[in-house]
Amino acid sequence: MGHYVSKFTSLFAWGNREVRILILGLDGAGKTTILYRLQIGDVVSTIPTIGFNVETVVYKNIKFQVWDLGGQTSIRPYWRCYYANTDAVIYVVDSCDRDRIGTSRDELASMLEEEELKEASLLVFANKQDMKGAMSSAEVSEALGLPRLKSRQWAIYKTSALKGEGLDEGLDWLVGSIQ
Ligand SMILES: Nc1nc2c(ncn2[C@@H]2O[C@H](COP(=O)(O)OP(=O)(O)OP(=O)(O)O)[C@@H](O)[C@H]2O)c(=O)[nH]1
Ligand SMILES: [Mg+2]
Repeated sequence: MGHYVSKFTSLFAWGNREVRILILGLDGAGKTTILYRLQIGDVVSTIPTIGFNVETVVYKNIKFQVWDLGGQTSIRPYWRCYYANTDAVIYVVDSCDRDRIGTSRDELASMLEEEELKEASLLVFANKQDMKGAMSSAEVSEALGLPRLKSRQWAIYKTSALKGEGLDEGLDWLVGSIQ
């Protein structure tokens, strides 16, 4: 019974509309690895993304159209071309990259200032938790300034795209936040 109720609820809420998600973050954070981990449930070997990848991911009866944009410095100015009609942003951080956490914070801050993303939920993945010396989610959260965000639904989850850990928990939060 519960199954039918939840199926009905998601159909009712979303009809055939796809939920539009952007995966953003600095180069090498693990965005493409996360996209394919979500889509095919496995680790793929990646090369730096020049441009974007887009895939449909079905999770709990909801269809997500997931855009994974390249994170290199020269490509970041193009992120804004994809902001319109975005329901949520998944912002990925390499939790071992202490040197660039400030750059990551600045990119996040300028993205969140954009009018087109005013209503978008923010899910942060503190990725690469399988590596020694990874920052905790509290450290990443503080370094990104998440606790000081105003009028924004946000959450942070520890993940390892390599091991497939933490991603479903994050998506569960996302589903709740956009419904
Ligand atoms: N140890 C570890 N490595 C990871 C994890 N996630 C991704 N990686 C590795 O990090 C490297 C970069 O991953 P990508 O997914 O290509 O990074 P990206 O964010 O898409 O980078 P750009 O496309 O350049 O923006 C690859 O070697 C991945 O295998 C993780 O959770 N743990
Ligand atoms: Mg990539």
